[in-house]
Order: sequence, then C-alpha cells, then structure tokens
Amino acid sequence: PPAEIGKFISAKHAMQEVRAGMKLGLGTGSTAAWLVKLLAHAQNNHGLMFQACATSTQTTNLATSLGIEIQSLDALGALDLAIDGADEFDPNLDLIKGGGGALLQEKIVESNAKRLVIITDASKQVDHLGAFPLPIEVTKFGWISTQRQVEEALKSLGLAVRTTWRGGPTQPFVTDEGNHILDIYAEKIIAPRALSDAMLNIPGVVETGLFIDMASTIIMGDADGTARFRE
Ligand code: DER
Repeated sequence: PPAEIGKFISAKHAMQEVRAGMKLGLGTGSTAAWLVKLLAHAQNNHGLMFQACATSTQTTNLATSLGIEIQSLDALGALDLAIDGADEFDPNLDLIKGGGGALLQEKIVESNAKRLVIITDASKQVDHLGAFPLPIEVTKFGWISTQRQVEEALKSLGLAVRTTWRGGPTQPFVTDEGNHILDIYAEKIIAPRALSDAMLNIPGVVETGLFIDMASTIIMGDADGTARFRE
C-alpha cells in the first residue's frame, strides 16, 4: 500500500544522514522498523559500522534478530542521531508520538541525541495536532485517580474530552517501564506546550506524547519514491 511504501522511502532517505562510527538511537513503530532493516543491510552487506541503542524492547528484538548489537543509552552517552516515526506532525515540527506505546523511552533517548530525524509518510502531516489521540504515560499506582485529575486539568483548559486506557480498563497495556497509557481525544490541540505542561504537573503522569521543539528534520516519503523535507 502507498503509505507503507512512503514509510520505506522516508527511511531510505534518512539513511543518507547515517555516517560510519555514529552513535544512533533507533525509534519504534512500523516506519522505524524499515530503518532498522536498512541499517542491518548496510551493516551486514556493506560493512557500515555504528553503535546503536533502542527505544523499546520491540525495536531491540527486531534489531538483534537482524544482527545489530543493541547497547544501552547509558553505555553510548550522547547520541549523534536518533531516527523515529511519528503519529502526527504540525507546521512547527511538533509531534504526537506514542501510538506504539514507547513514548517515554523514545523521549528519553531522543532528548539525548544531537539530531532527531522523523520519518513519515504524508498521512502524518496536520495543521493542528490532536486528530490522533494524545498518549500520556501514567504510573500504575493510583492510575484511576490520575485519570480523574487528568480530566479535571483538561476541563480547566477548556478540553472536556474523552480519555481511554490503551488496551481497555480491565487489561490495560503495560509499557516497557511498567506504566499504563492513557489516550486523550483532544481533537484539536491549539497550545501543545500548555497542554503538555498541565499534564506533567499531575504527579501520576510520567510523560506525554507531545514532542515539542525536538525534531530537527521531518522526512515525508511518497509512494512514487520521492521525499519531501521539513527543517
Ligand atoms: O509510537 C510511536 O511513537 C511511533 O513512532 C509512532 O509515532 C509512529 O508509528 P508508525 O511508524 O508505525 O506509524
């Protein structure tokens, strides 16, 4: 399908930024999976040397299965480049991420990278973030109370909107860090920074899927093989 080809094409263009000897952060999701496969090919068939850490066990498992050695972020220290997908991006290059449930580890890894390249297809481009539900990571302890506080905080921002537990309230999804994901159906987010800050003020909220001022470049791959870049 065209979107899948677009994802592959964006990953292929992102490979241009990878230099021998780099310390890389590998993202999570179906677009990032294409990058992992291309990296493995470059390593295994063309001798490309690099060091890599991952943003999820899912990516660690894929990379390891393809012969890429995954080290911890702490073993690598500051990263030269992180490459990851996104669920949405707006004209300010602000992102919604977390569709794959790895937003906390993604944000930790990517905040340690000199450059963050986001690989997408055109379907991720929006004027305003929010059509995709905003994931936030919530500790298990007091999670229901935290959901109530989240909804009260949203109301005070004029967002009397629905929130749902990823995986449902009876068997909620558990992240690599042992937390839960609460999806916020904000529809349209006018002030991403204010919303993210309001969420982070709630003790049980660990992190949000709003990646503000983090992306260096966004690559949109097209099924015709071309790519567009937003700096
Ligand atoms: O969960 C995540 O943050 C993923 O990177 C997501 O934002 C993009 O996933 P996709 O490449 O499968 O669309």
